[in-house]
Amino acid sequence: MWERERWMERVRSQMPGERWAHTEGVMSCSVELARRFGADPEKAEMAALLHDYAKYWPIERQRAVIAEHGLGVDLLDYDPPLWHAPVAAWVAEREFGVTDPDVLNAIRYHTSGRERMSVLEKVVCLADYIEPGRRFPGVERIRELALNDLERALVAGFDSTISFLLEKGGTIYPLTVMARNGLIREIAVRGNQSEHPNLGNGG
Ligand code: DGI
Ligand code: FE
Ligand code: FE
Repeated sequence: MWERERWMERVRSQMPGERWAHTEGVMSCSVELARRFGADPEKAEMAALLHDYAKYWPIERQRAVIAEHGLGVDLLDYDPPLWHAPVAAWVAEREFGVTDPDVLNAIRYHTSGRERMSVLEKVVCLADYIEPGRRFPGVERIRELALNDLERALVAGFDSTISFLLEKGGTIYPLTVMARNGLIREIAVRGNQSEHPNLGNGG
């Protein structure tokens, strides 16, 4: 079902060269992070390939897909740069025939994040921040954290987005705040478990 080379051509035709280079960067970075943190590398690569599929669709077309198919209409009250993610998940399912819910969710939540993200969702979201072509203040620190701490690296990623949005006086989509809070709680629980190994899962 996954015709890698043909799918790559289809995705490439949807976007300018620099966005395709970004997509390839997210693919290789997602595979690497999946191996490091225990997600399925093939699913990570597939989600990464499709994650920005709808990025260059006219904004009204993105809005129409979200409205017509009920893909979280609350999104339409927030910034249009959030919209391409659920639209890409919809295309992945309808036009590419992707059925794996974890792959679809990794695409759907790659921009906003959400509470209780799966490892695959975290991997793709983080790869989107740190693929080799990305340059923004703080990216080096996120890359360093990504060497051994998936959750802390992703918190740093969301922090940079939230700071950027605060700086420009914009709105923040609630799921992004909930994603960050959720990761901080996960990190705290992890810390408590290692301080009390008898209560942990033995790991
Ligand atoms: O599509 P990419 O450029 O590769 O990256 P992305 O899908 O993470 O899009 C990020 C853009 O979305 C970034 O410029 C910030 C913008 N954005 C606007 N409002 C929000 C938001 N991002 C998040 N996470 N939450 C928001 O509320
Ligand atoms: Fe994106
Ligand atoms: Fe992206």
